[in-house]
Amino acid sequence: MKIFLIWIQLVAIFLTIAPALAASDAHLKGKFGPLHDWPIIPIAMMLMPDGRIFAYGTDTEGDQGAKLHYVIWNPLIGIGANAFKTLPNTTNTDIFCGAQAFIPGSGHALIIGGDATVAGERNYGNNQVNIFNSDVDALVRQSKNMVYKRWYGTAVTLANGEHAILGGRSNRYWVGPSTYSSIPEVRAKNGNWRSLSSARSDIAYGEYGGDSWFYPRAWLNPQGNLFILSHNGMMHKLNTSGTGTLTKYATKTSNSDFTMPSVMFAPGRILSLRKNRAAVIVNINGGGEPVVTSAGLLTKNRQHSNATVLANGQVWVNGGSTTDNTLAGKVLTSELWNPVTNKWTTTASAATARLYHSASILLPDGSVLTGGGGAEGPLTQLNGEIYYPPYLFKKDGSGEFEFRPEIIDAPTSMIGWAEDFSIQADETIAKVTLVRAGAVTHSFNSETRFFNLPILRRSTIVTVRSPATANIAPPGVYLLFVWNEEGIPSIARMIELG
Ligand SMILES: [Cu+2]
Repeated sequence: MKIFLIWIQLVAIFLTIAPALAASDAHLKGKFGPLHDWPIIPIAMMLMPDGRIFAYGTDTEGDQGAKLHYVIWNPLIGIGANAFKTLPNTTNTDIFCGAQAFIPGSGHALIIGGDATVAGERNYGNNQVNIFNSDVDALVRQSKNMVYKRWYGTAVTLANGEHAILGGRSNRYWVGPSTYSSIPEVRAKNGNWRSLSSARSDIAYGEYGGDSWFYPRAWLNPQGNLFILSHNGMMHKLNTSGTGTLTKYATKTSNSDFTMPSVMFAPGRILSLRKNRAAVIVNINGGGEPVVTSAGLLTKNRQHSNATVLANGQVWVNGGSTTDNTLAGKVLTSELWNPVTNKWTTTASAATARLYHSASILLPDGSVLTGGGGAEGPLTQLNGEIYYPPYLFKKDGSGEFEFRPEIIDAPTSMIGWAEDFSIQADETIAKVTLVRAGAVTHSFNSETRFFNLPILRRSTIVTVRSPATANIAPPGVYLLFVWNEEGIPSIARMIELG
């Protein structure tokens, strides 16, 4: 009788717990944290070497313009107002819709161009250069301007630590032939500018190519040239030496537009969202013509979505709308692409729409900050939501966070390329991954790239080899994650390649 009563009690306890256990699919779909306020719309986000986010884009009312303020968010403090610092922009440059990249060595943010107001009218370009120094939280105007004004340009960190900048507009739409900045430039480490005057193109980064001036999708390729994937599917190679040489590839992929993200998810391999829900992989490893293969279909056409390479090399796409920058077709669900299976999975739903001027960025704890949207658009999104991917959760359906391995020892000084280094953790390390710190705006993270660093044998101390060359892994700061045998990542250590 006593045993029977205990059995009844156990059944009762199980019935109470079971619905709770089954209630969460966070280990399969991930989960969004609470919607939280931001002091500005974070149109542009960059992960600084100390793990904080530098963001800019609007004033504190959410109106267009970054001449007044920029914001620093410290994820370690949380999502309350005390985690944000709103600082005055004293440079007299409106960095709204500028180009951004990291400066190798310091990890500081290079912000190039942005907006200008001429005779009371916005949306002209400027040619000014600013550097955000995260050691002292200061945005500092540089003395050497670009030759060309650029609004919506792209900056690419080169293997030698210089930066190439391409695209953007000089003037408002209707001003005439000088509207587009179709000659790229290279910024030397000393701040001097060199025009790539032989590589002028209205197709690769100008008026045509599907508005290819609009944040050109460009990456350093494994051969050390820039690979440029135009919104309309055309492809070019830009050799940045001397006055520049631009070569058009015969290969073309399907049409897209400037609202769709593309991201380098593995060395020399880019996942690109195209029109009609399609995704493709563009492989630029061969050195010859790029090779395009299908990456299947998403559930929705996601204009103004963001694609983020997660700590495990999967690509997570969130936000967007099937109806451009309007709420009618807003997509709250997110989707996760697995490069091993080449399959998409529908993941968690956000609380609110992320449309034009929204952004997403991987954080050192393996979660993703999503935020912004608006200026202009139907919502003024002075807010963000953090997405926690499936790998952070216990697999029992409890929806609880899993205990994480911890890195005890990793390099604190700069590492070279093809260099062996050791990592120690508090439990057996089953996998090591490396993700370049991100810089994202307008559905394009121009800095991020992912590496799997093979280990010979599982142990608490493993030796891995850094990426082979600076073309494959440009100099700068990377997030180093170790994974335990249950597939749970550590919080990343920031390491520097150089
Ligand atoms: Cu913009």
